[in-house]
Amino acid sequence: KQPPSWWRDAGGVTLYQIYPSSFKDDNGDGLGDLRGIINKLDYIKSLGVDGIWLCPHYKSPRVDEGYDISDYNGIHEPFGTLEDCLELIEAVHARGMKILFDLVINHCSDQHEWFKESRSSKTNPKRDWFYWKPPRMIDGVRHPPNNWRSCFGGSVWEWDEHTQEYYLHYFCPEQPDFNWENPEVRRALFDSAILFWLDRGVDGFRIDTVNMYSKHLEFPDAPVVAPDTPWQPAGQFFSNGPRLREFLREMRKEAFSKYDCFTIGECPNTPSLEKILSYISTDSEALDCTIQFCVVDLDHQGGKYPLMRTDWKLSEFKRLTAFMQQLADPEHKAHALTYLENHDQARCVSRFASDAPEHRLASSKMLATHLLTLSGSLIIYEGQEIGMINAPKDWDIDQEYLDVNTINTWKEIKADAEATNDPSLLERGRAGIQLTARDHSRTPMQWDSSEHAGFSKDLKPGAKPWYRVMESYAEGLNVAAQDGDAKSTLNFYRSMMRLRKAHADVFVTGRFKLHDPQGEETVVYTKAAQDGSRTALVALNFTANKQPFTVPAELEGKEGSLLVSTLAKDGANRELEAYEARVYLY
Ligand code: TEU
Repeated sequence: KQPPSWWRDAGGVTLYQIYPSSFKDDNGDGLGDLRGIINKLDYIKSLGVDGIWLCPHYKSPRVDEGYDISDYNGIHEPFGTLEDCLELIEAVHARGMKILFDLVINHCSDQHEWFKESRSSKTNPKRDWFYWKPPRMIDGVRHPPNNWRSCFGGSVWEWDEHTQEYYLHYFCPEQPDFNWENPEVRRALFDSAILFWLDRGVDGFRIDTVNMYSKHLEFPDAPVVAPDTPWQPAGQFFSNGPRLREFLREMRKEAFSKYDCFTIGECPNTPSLEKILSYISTDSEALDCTIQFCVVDLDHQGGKYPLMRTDWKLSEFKRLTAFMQQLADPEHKAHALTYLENHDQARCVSRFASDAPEHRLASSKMLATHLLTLSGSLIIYEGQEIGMINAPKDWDIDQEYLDVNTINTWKEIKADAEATNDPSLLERGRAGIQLTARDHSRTPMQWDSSEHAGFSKDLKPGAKPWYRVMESYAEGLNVAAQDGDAKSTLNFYRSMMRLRKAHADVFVTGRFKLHDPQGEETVVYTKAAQDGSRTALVALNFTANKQPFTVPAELEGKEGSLLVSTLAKDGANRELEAYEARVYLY
């Protein structure tokens, strides 16, 4: 028996994810801020969501946009003050919503005092708070301890001249990994990064790269898959180390369990159901649910150039969706969480449907119907609710793309294309970045049709929005234009949220069953209430052509009513229009 909880008792909650730099700039410096968020809370409430997940707003040099924290108890100055942050928590609660912070404690910034101390000398008491290793000498030449490629390119080991050793970083060199083996480190992190905020009213955490805490301490070389570079993809070694479960259980016991707190752990490189359940089944006493990558990884390959696009199949999309939805089935004693977009993912309309002007609206509503009829908890990323799309193809990658991962990958692709005299590599690289780079979801939120999409008003002299604003704001992709339009994507999200709550027995907690696993054109599934009393049938057309769909045999002959139709009025018609979505209730 689980203790009462704000998120579990409802069978799942829907969170709105905010990327603070790009949400709303209140003070006119071109960067979003906490005041901007506070001023938009009524808007967020109007979506019908249960709470928000705020991406990192902590003190940080922002080499990786705040995932490099230099003080867990401080606020990034341009965003506001600690008082503003406490006001935000209170203002969210005053509206009956909850707030989750981002918890980034696999690594910190190289500017964190702890790391500065650690790197100051080999005998500093905090030396062992990070991973320091002597070089591997080959023929008298210094090499890093192994061949692992960091997530953002180059070696995971950075040489430190001062103490003549390497330190470990799975991401940027400015993001050193903590040594979780050291109990002092764990205690310090629980106190400063978790309990400090729970004591101040935060309702839970989205936990960054939570399955990377426990390292494979022998640091073995990864198999060589990219022979032309010294650094090999090593995702399988980064994740799910031997002591992970022990660390997660300790973190729950020592920190999370003191409060009614929702924990969502981001788990890259974890495809097995058994592994996932070992972290999130209620018996595991570790996390509440995970962020998985299987669906959003479909259209780009891993390996040397992680942004390179690859063909994907709708049948795979369906198989993986079904795989994730089973986590909501009561026998697994776990919790499912689904998203189609976040700050690391490009816009779902552009990736999984069509952002062509004539198909955008239908596509965004079709994907909304899909997401909002799935069981468990959901995340809606800022801008998704108005159907924001990827940056146009004529944006110059060198000028407009700012993400460190894009910049590093693009540099590598350009260098390799030149070295191998292969211009097609350049073309494929560009196409990949245009489809899947993290930049696409990081441009300013499109509020209205005024200059800068209303993101920054009254800009200070010399200031401009920190990212180029997408031109699509002038094409109806903005909040103000959609607010007053009953047929807009925005109002569709709102009405789907109402339906989701009104029929929670089928949509939030119903049993998902996929009905056309093989087809590459449509997605057809049912959601059956656990008591068997009602079933919803969801039919989605993922193509630009009309497509027939079949009512599953178990529902044939039964009386179903049309609950949602994004295009056709005639529920009896067994043909879906381009990118149409329909939901029937039986
Ligand atoms: O991401 C972890 C992660 O492994 C990926 O989503 C990663 O960003 C992607 O593979 C790069 O192509 C988390 C955060 O969500 C991300 O923004 C941070 O950059 C990263 O951790 C480091 O903290």
